[in-house]
Amino acid sequence: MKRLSLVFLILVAGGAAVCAAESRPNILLIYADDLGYGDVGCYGAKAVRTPNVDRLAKQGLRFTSAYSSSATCTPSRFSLLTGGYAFRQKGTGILPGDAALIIPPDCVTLPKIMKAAGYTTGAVGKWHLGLGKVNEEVDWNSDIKPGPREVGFDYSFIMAATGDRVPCVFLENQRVVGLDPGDPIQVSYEKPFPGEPTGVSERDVLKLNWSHGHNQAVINGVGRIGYMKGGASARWKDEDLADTFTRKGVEFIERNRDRPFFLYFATHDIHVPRLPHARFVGQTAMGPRGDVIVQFDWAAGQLLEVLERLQLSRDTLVILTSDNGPVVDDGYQDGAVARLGDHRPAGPFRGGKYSIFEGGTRVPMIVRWPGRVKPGVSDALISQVDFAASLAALTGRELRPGEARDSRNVLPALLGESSAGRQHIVEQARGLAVRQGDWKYIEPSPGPKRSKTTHIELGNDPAPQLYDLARDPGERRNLIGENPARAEALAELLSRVRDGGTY
Ligand code: NG6
Ligand code: CA
Repeated sequence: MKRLSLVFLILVAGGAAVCAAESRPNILLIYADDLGYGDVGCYGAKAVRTPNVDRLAKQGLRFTSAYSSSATCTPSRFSLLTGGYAFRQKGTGILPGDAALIIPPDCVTLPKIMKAAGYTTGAVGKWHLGLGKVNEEVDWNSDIKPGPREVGFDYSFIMAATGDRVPCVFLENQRVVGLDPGDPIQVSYEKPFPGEPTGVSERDVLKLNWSHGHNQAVINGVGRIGYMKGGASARWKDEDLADTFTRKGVEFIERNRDRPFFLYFATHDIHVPRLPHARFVGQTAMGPRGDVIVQFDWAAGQLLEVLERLQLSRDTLVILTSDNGPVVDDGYQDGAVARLGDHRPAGPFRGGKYSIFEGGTRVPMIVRWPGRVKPGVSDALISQVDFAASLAALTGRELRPGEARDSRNVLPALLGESSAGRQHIVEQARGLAVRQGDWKYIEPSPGPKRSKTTHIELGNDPAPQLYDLARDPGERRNLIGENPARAEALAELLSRVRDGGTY
């Protein structure tokens, strides 16, 4: 009898453990920077090999209509982490490296949702959401807060902004790593520090010359945005960024192997400056832009490998996606334009980073959860703003009204159980667009049609635009003349979403 009940107990306990693992898988979010829809093999790239990303796609679900919420980094990340469209909050455009934290500390966020569900949360890599209090200058030599911890990350190892913005140092939790107190860091986005080299004074000897902007501080032989002085022992080497972030990501997984974890792994690749580690140099015929795609693929592969080594693959939901579309010349003379060849970074789509055309926000997205998500391809409409509500649903956390307000629970679509995602999504660049079904309406927007520096077609037009993405994914035929009623209905929908009531 005793024995029987023991067996019974073991069975029940075992069953509970299985249930827990099923509803609380680890979550690994691999978030690339500026990786375009056409930049990886499984989305059609031929000029660069991405075996790890491709394998992930083969084992998982590959989305064809997944979107970042914006065509640049800061607003996309803001949306992903808060579940709210960035256009609702002023000051969520591309931030300087000394900006204050733009996510209010009392805001419910994706990592906070995960924490409430019992997860240990970590952010490794690019931050670019500001640090410190509004109207207070950041002191880079003491504890820096609020930051990732106040947003909901138990652990963080980050760069403050972007690879091309100062300060070029890592922060682990609240502190700059490797700082010598005798050589304090000073940062200014206003004026140069007298006597410090700049991208103008040193232009002849730079390791990587700039094409536009990027001519202020010189760090590691590369011109940056913003001025910086001091902190010599803490400065990163661009060639080691991928290795360092990958090691920190792997260590986070190793440390948390025995409990549910959520890791937001946001790479610097494939953003500028593109300075791959020596072992990736020359891996493609496309020059540094191709080589850093290989480096990104390697980093993704390392994280997948640690899951495999620790036998966590089946208990881990992996999402791989990008913060915005691709750009070829983003301000450095790295040969990307000349060596592009036939490669189409945005795949079949028009425009790229910064653009309201599909190239700005239609991004690669792969979801893998072995044993749970059936491998395949999904056309479901999904925005990264939906991760908050969907992962809340996965882990059983109920959202209260007003929390993650633009986020929709598209979990069935994410897991491949349904082909229906969102009803509609808003895309953001300089102006806004809305996609509903296959139709896309772009509101009139002032501003240049094509960027003079990146040469990207931005899609701005003083006249409204309407496209049928099913027949015309490249957004070539503006159908507004033939379909004024449809355009009007979409314009109305967009203003309902923008006005922010229930929609
Ligand atoms: C632009 C930078 C570009 C990049 C971008 C932000 C110049 C001339 N261009 O202002 O290089 O840093 O900001 O990219 O400075 S993002 O992916 O982080 O949004
Ligand atoms: Ca980006």
